[in-house]
Amino acid sequence: MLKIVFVVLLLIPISQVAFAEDIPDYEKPYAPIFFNKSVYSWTEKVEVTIVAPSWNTGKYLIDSIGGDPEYSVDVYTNNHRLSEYKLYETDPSSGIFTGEIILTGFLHDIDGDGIDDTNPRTLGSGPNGGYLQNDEDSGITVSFEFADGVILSESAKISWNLGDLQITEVTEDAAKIKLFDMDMNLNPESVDTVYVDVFSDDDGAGIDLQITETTENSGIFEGLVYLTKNDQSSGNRLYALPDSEIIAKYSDRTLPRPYNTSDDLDVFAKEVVITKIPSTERLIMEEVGIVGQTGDSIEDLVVGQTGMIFSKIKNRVDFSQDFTYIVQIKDENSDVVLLSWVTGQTIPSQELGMSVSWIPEKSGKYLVERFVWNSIKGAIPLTDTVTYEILVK
Ligand SMILES: [Ca+2]
Ligand SMILES: [Ca+2]
Ligand SMILES: [Ca+2]
Ligand SMILES: [Ca+2]
Repeated sequence: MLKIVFVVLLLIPISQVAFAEDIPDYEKPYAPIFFNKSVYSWTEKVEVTIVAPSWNTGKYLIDSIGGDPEYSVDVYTNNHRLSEYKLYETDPSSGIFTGEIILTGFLHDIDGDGIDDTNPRTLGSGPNGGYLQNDEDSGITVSFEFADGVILSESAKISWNLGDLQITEVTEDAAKIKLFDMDMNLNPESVDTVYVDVFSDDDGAGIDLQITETTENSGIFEGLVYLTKNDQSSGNRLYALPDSEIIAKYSDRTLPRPYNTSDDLDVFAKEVVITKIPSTERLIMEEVGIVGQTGDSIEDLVVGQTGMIFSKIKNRVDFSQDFTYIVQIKDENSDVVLLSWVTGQTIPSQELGMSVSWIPEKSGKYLVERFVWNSIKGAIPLTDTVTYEILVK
């Protein structure tokens, strides 16, 4: 018993003497720990900085901290730990120590193909190249035994993010698809890729578009989809006509709370394909007139006689155009006596004769208005409106 007490009493003074110049002031532990972010995604790179001027023992050499079991820097998540992780001084006299750890997440299938896409592992001794597993919705802690029994620590959160999908820079030839989801930055030291579905009003099946991370650690993914008015969708080419909508879909399987790891959520973006050609210049309406049932042109109609309100519609653009030919007839009191339409489609350069029949019930002066729209619902005019008067006897 006496002997044990003696040994302990003897050891403490020796260790204090031995490290008197190397270790900092017991009474004033100053070693703030900083992370480069307050919240990380599950596979991000974590930069740690510890400001510990009193550990700058050699003014002309790069010191390190953390590698000593007595004064260890530990980096850990709920169930995984990197012990004695060394941080190095940023320059010979800074007293600032830094290191990097790459989070490696946990086993998870991020694209729904039934195969896990991560490689969780914990290894490394610093200052860089350390790997650390983590659990869903957890945190990372760095602790530093600054002096005997004086342990300083700091934590940052780890959580998933809801992806944000955008379609930008839309022309009739191409559109840019952009995804913001740091969770898909599976390797912070190389460029990752993600697949998104892109489809259009004119092609509901669409394409699978691979988009690429803008830098190795951005968590921002971009790709171009080329739009075609004449060809089938294939590769990164999508069949989409002007004025129609293109839709991008990303299935996010890395969702923040309150979602679970087994949940997935489809995130959409939509944009209308805009063309350089003004809509009213796409088709031409010409040779307007009224023809009888025999096909002859009629100057004046007679009550009870069938007249066909006839127009020729010509396509002057380089893509197929759906259209609706609308005829509205008003009497002298501006009351609508006829509203009728027919739909059609013209391929490039094609000319189509369109007609709507009318049997006037009363004599008088009538105003015939003709419109060509892309559809009744869309209501985008494809020609100028043509109006003229007709006399019914
Ligand atoms: Ca130094
Ligand atoms: Ca997978
Ligand atoms: Ca990456
Ligand atoms: Ca996500």
